[in-house]
Amino acid sequence: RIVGGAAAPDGAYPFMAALQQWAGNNYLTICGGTLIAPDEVLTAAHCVDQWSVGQLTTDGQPKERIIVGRTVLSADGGAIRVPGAIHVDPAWDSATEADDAAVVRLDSPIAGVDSPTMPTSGNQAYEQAGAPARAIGWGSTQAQGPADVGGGVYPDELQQVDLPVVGDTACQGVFDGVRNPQLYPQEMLCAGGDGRHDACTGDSGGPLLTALPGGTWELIGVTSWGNGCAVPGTPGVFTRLSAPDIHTFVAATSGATDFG
Ligand code: 4AZ
Repeated sequence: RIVGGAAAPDGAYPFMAALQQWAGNNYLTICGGTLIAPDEVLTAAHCVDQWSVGQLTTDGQPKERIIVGRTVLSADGGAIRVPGAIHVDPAWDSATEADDAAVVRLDSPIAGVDSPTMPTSGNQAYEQAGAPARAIGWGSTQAQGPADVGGGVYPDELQQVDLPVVGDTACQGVFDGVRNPQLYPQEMLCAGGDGRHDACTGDSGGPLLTALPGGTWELIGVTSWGNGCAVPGTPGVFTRLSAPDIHTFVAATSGATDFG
């Protein structure tokens, strides 16, 4: 989940989606997502590449489901859907996490939700070093070192955290030798790195948002990966939605028209 954040006010992010998998006697939230059109959720490829449509567990539950518009996971509220189609970005590379984007079509639309706008192709207006951005999610709230995979502490309430954008050159320097660094300026966007605030395990697929004047949001990134959580000097890495190939994939598969 989010490290160093605060509980999100109820109703502040009506487009926020929880991606859940049946775990035998309850649903576990494995990732976040964003409702970008009434029946389309944008998430990370690595969240849903194993999903398929119409799968039931032996006890008759949908294997996967998506809740949109709920703040407290254990409370009622929001709309529950199952996947109707899954589109993983064909350029996604599971080794480098380049193009970590997927669009899940819901089995039926959700009306009346104000979705964030997305950048037009190549428009990095909100991606300059130091620009404000916000990540939200139900991922682990615990800082962890690069080697501490698994575990974590998972909150019931949606968390929000402000993570300033990190410039491409600086971020590339941080990750040199960790993962294919040439890819960052094109397909990845970095934010955070102060050692106290970060996205973490379980926040993947969720939005990186810029607040626009007038109280609306622009969706600039999808939470993708990192090297630990809240490690000083190590930003979180997000799929860059303004990247032309990613933009084209999202626009073509989702039919979303809200590009501002
Ligand atoms: C994850 O595995 C994850 N600190 C997401 C973001 C970060 C690390 C891990 C960034 O979902």
